[in-house]
Amino acid sequence: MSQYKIIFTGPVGAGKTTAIESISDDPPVRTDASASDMTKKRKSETTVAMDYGIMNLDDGEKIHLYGTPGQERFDFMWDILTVGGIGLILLLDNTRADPFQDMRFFLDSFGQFISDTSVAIGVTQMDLSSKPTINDFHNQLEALELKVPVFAVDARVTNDVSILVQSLLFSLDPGLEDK
Ligand SMILES: Nc1nc2c(ncn2[C@@H]2O[C@H](COP(=O)(O)OP(=O)(O)OP(=O)(O)O)[C@@H](O)[C@H]2O)c(=O)[nH]1
Ligand SMILES: [Mg+2]
Repeated sequence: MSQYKIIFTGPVGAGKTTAIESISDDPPVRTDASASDMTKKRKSETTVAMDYGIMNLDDGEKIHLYGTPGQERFDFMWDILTVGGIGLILLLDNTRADPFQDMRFFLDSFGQFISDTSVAIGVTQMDLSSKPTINDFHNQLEALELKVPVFAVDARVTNDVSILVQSLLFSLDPGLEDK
């Protein structure tokens, strides 16, 4: 039986904890603490160490899911959590001030890991803010000379997150079956 590890990252509130909760087959482990310093009204908790969940694939393979904290003051966890990982899911919150800047920042912060493995991007909160569009993200990535899959994702919707994870797995190993 093969075991794989993928990592979810992205800015505060992008939906990393929610996404792992949506697709984990076992109850996920989360390390959220109340975030009194957070300006965002939508949520009162933030991840301080990591999220952990697991997906059991049809053929007995297991995908371990790790979520990073979004806050940069916990960025020491980012390198720790990528060890042994096979790919990165980058979630971006389309309601933030500059989603392209967030994208560049995280692609750069995880640059070494991405060049060793693979990345797929999910843009959340598109129901609240429809711009930039997925096409705009494609154009940005093209300008950066990067070929990365990008999907509109609602982190609360299992199927959305599942498609994103499958696109990452498929880009790594076309033999990995879906759930
Ligand atoms: N309207 C809307 N809400 C969403 C969507 N995706 C996620 N959310 C909500 O956005 C919030 C995301 O919160 P978390 O999952 O804690 O975000 P996080 O990325 O883990 O944040 P940190 O741990 O603080 O870095 C939750 O309240 C979700 O229900 C979406 O596509 N649309
Ligand atoms: Mg979180």
